[in-house]
Amino acid sequence: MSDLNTKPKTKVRPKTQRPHLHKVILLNDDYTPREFVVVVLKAVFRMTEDQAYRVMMTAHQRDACVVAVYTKDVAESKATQATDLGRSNGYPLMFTTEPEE
Ligand code: TYC
Repeated sequence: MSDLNTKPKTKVRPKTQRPHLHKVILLNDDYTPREFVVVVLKAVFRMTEDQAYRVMMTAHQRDACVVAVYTKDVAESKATQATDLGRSNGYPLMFTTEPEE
């Protein structure tokens, strides 16, 4: 009898966790050539020429543009990779990340 009665009365419900997503943000500057920004966006973020051009122009006109949203690790790694591409070519091109609300 006591053997049959050992089940917990409360059910354990595993929480389905959504990964916390982070935005990658492209910042405008006065020195990096537009064409170079487009090349980096295509290479690192797998954008088409059209998508890359639009994102670059948005950053150019509004000072910043959200490029994409990823898990924290991927967002940080892509932002670093893209910023490093600028730096190794002598440009101050800058990508940052921030958590999505
Ligand atoms: N403002 C730069 C120029 O006029 C081009 C540029 C656009 C640089 C977007 C950075 O995120 C950027 N050459």
